[in-house]
Amino acid sequence: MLGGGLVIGAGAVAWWNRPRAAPAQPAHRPTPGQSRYGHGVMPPEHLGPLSLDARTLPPPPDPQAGPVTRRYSVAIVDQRIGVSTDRLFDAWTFEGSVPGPIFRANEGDQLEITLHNRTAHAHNLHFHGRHEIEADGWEPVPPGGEAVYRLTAGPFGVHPYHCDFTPSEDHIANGLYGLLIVDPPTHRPPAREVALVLGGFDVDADGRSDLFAWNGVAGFYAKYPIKVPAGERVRVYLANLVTDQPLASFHLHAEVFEVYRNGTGVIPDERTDVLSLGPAERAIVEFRLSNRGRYMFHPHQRQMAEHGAMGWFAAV
Ligand SMILES: [Cu+2]
Repeated sequence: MLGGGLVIGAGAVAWWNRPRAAPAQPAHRPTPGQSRYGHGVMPPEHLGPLSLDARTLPPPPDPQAGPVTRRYSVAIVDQRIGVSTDRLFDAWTFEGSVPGPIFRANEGDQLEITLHNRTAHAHNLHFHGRHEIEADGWEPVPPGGEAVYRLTAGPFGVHPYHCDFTPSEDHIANGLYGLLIVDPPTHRPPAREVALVLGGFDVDADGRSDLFAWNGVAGFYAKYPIKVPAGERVRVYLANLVTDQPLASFHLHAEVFEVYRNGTGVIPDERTDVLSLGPAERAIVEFRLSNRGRYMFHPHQRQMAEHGAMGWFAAV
């Protein structure tokens, strides 16, 4: 996050976090506590405003001209993670977190990623976008095994990666996903950059997602708004990794944004305030929040917004 989340008044419970069972009010005078988004899903208590910085803030673009080789070592590990105040989830993770690390390269760079499977299940690593078929990553990497994937990064855009071992929906839903950002030859203009990856968690093992989270923690950006400077360009790398819903969306309140579908172009495809994404779809969206204050964002699917995926940008 940019300089940390907004501080909420000491001891006070922000209105959007109050339980819905607030004292009854006449229907024609709704109080903020009765907001339909007052879902009450909050992040684990031990997380602070900076706890998700590694997932919220992408690494900066590398100005280096000419292709370079970027080498990474990535371990798949089982990890119990806190996904909300009161829910733990036994996740399958890249490097211990959901989503996994954000990779970033310039178009044409070589990526050499060594995957270590430190679990008792077979997994693998599959990237979206264009790459050599030998690096497609559908073959299983057995427990204790490793594999090296050599890809030429491209096309420029934002591409999810995930475990693709069958049934891949289950491996994704258990936490094995992340983002690859590929910058165009002429880099995009400077902006405050944010990554928002939407996922679902089946915390009661009934086969359906019960909690929804941007960057792996339900309610995090409701408690800790993403701070951005008022009037400056904000660029969000968005991806939908919810596997058991036909569609999810990103809706921003009080402002519209420009959409670059898949991030594969430099001319906006549309200007809107709601963008729908099917499973594994992604986009870059850009906007400026001219007036200081809080701008809500959430999927326009109510069960997602009310179960962890509502958040705020705070223009400061
Ligand atoms: Cu897997």
